[in-house]
Amino acid sequence: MSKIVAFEEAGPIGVIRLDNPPVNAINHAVRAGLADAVTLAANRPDIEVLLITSAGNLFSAGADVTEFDRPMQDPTQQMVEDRLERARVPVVAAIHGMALGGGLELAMACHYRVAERNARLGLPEITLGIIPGAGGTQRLPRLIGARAAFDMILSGAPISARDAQLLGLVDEVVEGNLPEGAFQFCRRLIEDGLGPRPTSERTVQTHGFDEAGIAEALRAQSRALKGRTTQTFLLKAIEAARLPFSEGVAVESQLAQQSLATPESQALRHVFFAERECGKVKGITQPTESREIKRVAIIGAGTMGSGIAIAFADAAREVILIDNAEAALARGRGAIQTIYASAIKRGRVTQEMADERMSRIKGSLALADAADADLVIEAVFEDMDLKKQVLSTVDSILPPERLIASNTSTLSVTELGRSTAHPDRVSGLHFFAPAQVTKLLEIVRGAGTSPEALATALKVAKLLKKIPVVAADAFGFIGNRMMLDGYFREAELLLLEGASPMQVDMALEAFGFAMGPQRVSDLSGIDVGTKARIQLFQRESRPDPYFVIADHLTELGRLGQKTGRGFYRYETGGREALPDPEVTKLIEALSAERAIRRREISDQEIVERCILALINVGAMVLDEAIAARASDIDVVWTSGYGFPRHLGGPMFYADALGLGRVAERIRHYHEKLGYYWRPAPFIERLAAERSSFTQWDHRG
Ligand code: 3H9
Repeated sequence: MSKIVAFEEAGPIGVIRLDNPPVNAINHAVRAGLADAVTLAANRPDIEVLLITSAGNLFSAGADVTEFDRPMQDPTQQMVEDRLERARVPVVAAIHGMALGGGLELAMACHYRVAERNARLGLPEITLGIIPGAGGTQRLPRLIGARAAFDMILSGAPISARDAQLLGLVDEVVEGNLPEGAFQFCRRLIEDGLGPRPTSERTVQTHGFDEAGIAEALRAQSRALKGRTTQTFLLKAIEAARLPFSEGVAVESQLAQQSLATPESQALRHVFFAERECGKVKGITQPTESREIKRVAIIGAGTMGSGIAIAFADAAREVILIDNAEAALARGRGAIQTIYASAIKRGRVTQEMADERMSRIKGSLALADAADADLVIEAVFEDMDLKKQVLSTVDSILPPERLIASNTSTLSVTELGRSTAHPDRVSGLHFFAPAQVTKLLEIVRGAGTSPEALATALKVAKLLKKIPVVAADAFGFIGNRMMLDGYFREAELLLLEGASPMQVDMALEAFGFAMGPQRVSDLSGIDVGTKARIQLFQRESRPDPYFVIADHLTELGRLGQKTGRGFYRYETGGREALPDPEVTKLIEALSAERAIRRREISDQEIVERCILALINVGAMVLDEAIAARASDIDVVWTSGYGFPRHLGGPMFYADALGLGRVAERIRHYHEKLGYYWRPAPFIERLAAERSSFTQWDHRG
């Protein structure tokens, strides 16, 4: 008997216990252990019920994703499930924490399911670009109906134990202690003489799983599924649930294999692991070196400050929001109330929860009130002198072991740190608007930042349920550097060469970006970029044309949606981007000044140039050690900048194109367009070695 699957007898109840930390992933050893345990139980005539439980925080996170690129070794999960279903005694799954993917499929192959009240159950395979492949698409429709099963697998989102019970997926929700409740359930089965109840023998209820129902389900997920293909495999698999079970699982198996082989699945699995890797930093171990964060002071009650305050209040931390003007503080408070009101309206929180969270945020006009915080985050205006002044004052009042962070998006964290007497405790925490929502948190390590401060910053990310990526201190860090020197800059050049803002945006949205570059600029404020460039030019230079259009728009007061005019115009109060002939005239004049010949540009050229420019600067960012891994860059772009996740992020996408071809196209544009297209030597090197960013990441 393997250690990770134990079997013991508790009177007439045979208990099989999975113990494969950290998440009870079902790998070959677990499958083999389960098969052995079932054999053992079959040979014990005294056993009247089998109970499957797990150790640790959750029942199971599903099949071990690290095994997916290898052929599955026997026993397969289907074989194990088949044996469980055919057991002579009833089999019960006791679910705590989470039952996801293969974990839930295993539970569905049991005859009964009991779940702890807080448990969540789901089939999230679609988020990895695959369909459930261990009977999930066949058993779930038999338990809850084809339409509900399609909805649930299509969304990938787990549901609560209560909802699962209402749907018929769970037989009993245990309010108190799960092992006790599960044992009682088993004893009741024995008393009532209830035997095995194979899910595969049930018939499928197909009400609502018709053309209209399917279209409705797909429409509900259309945003998440933009550009995706997994849903077509899923649809076929659920349709096959109408067949006899053995035929249905055979169809599912084939479709699951096909989905696994798609580039989409490879990309999504890459992002899954990249997001877990990026929190690991060489030489930094947690949690020993980090500080406990109970109270946070945030300086600056603007959009960022208020959003950051909400993020901490949501994480049950005490927040003091400080601003030097009563009006600014009132605006911040108003913004926080509006955000919570909308969260209540959308059913994300209850009024009670919102009230409790809001009560954790206190306002203050005195910087001195930051003195008893464990962490102080400055989120004032993006201006070096102002930030230095705030940081040095904070430094003088805060005990030296407490931490200070700057929410700068472009300024030098090293220089900011030097404005204090303790640069070791200063790091950058670059939040992305809306700070209470966006998953990405860029953590900037200044030259003076101590390992302890960095460890604490990583812990802050975990606390806020954000994905941390550590960046070295250089202009724009990882994301904004690639955006400004690569992606957005090229988008502007395309405008000067003849494309319209609408054409550029639509081409990149069709590629998969959530929003095109000009619409993003209008939304976030064109002046934000202009101010960042003023700071940049104090440190570095960039040859013309470099954001000449955006900077002219700022000069004209066309700051984007907030002024009703930017790259586009907006009707009063509206958000729809409308083309503006004035902008066309401005762009034409700027092209003429530079003697740029305007021409028809294809969508394909727009996408190629914007994405290759992004990749090229990404390679420089890696070469300059601003990012530690190519996969960190992919995380930055997929979780913070709307790069399509199913393409894996810019560096993974470059690998998929082949670095030889990428290098060749960059050279081509360098010859045509000059300076900004000088090929990153790193790409040339990897291409010459026929290597890839992924291989480089995995070098020894
Ligand atoms: C499936 O089941 C296919 C079947 O239909 C077909 C079978 C034939 N495998 O996220 P965390 C690792 S597909 C391998 O930081 P949390 C993770 O890499 C699967 N490893 O913890 C990390 O490793 P490390 C469907 C896995 O508490 C560590 O566990 N299931 C797996 O923030 C901790 O993870 C899913 O898609 C896995 N399945 O979140 C669920 N899962 O320490 C995927 C995790 O080395 N998992 N690891 O960096 C999750 O969503 C989250 O991990 C979970 C916990 C919510 C469970």
